[in-house]
Amino acid sequence: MTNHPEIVDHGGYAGHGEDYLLPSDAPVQLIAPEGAPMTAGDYKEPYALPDDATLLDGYERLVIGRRVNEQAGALVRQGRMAVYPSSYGQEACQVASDMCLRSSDWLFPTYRDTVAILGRGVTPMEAFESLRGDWHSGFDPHQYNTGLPTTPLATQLLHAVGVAHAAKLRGEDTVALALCGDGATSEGDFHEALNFAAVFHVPVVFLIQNNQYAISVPLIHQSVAPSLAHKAVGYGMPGERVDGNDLAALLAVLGHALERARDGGGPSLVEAHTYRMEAHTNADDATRYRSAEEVAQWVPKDPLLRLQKYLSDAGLLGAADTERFAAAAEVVAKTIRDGLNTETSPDPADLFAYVYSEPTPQLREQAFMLAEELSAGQPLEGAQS
Ligand SMILES: Cc1ncc(C[n+]2csc(CCOP(=O)(O)OP(=O)(O)O)c2C)c(N)n1
Repeated sequence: MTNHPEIVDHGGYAGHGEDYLLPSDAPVQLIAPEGAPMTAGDYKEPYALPDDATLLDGYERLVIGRRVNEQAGALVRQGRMAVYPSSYGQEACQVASDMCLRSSDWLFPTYRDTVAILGRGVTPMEAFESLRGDWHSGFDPHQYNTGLPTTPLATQLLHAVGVAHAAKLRGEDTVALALCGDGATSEGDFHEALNFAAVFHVPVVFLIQNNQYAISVPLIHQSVAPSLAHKAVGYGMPGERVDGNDLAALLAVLGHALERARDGGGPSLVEAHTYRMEAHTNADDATRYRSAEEVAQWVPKDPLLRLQKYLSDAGLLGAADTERFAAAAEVVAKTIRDGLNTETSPDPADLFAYVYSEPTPQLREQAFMLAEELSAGQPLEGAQS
């Protein structure tokens, strides 16, 4: 029993019993890697295949997402962008996140979730500005109800809990969806976010995109839990696991978790099984810690090809659709290309301008030193000649 109005005694999780917190015995799959619809699996919820129009919409988003990854990779190689954490092969998790959220909900992405950020309506150049290194964030989170892509691992989970908690206190039906990687589950912030969310019954869903690696650290060196979804049980929230390369399954599982949160059912944790097909970023050499054979095993599980096969076999994807989606993707790619091929001349003083509303003495001193060096025409310390 509790006197705190926000703390709910679920009495065995709202009458479901403890098993309700456990994930399904296997990751939820509604479309097999070869593109065939699956017969009903023995999952903890009756997950259903989304309707045709939803899947076609999802497919178009996957085509655009893939093109964004390809274009960004090319621009990084051309030196037009400082860094790009590719989500090639993982796009379905981000596309499903966008499709399951309302515009009034909040998304809290990581550095690898550019595709999801674009899907929230952020313009390509706003999304790519910070990756190019010429502006601090690129977009206003409040304009798109989308947090900035966070590089400090797992911090965004706490931001999501805070926003969702505030919405609950205001009596709004807003929910928050927070994305993170498998590596981020080892952070203290992950624990704090899930614990607070469960105790205060906050309308938030945590989606772990388990792409098997935290840079060079494989999952087996990260956690020996039965699955990352099982971690939910310890916090007292339901966990679920899903094939992260099956857009249909992601839509069903995430949709269910978000609607439960919206209906006052509290937080939950979803683990999506996927794979990081490319290096961690362009600064990483993935061949140093994983074999080509391992990567090759994931090629046939590609989320885009899987849905393409399903839709084609069902007679839902015609040549005109394919052409239209490719053209839409090309428009986005061209916008990114044109934007990043335009020279900018960022003011070096901006480095210090937006850190604190009142700059600290140290920042003031550093800004002064930089200004002096620049006005004397000296190369910056550490700059290559
Ligand atoms: C708090 C913190 N510690 C360490 C790092 C360095 N770091 C950047 S990415 C990364 C791996 C993260 O892996 P994961 O959470 O699985 O996400 P992925 O990159 O695979 O999407 C690490 C350790 C960081 N950014 N923040």
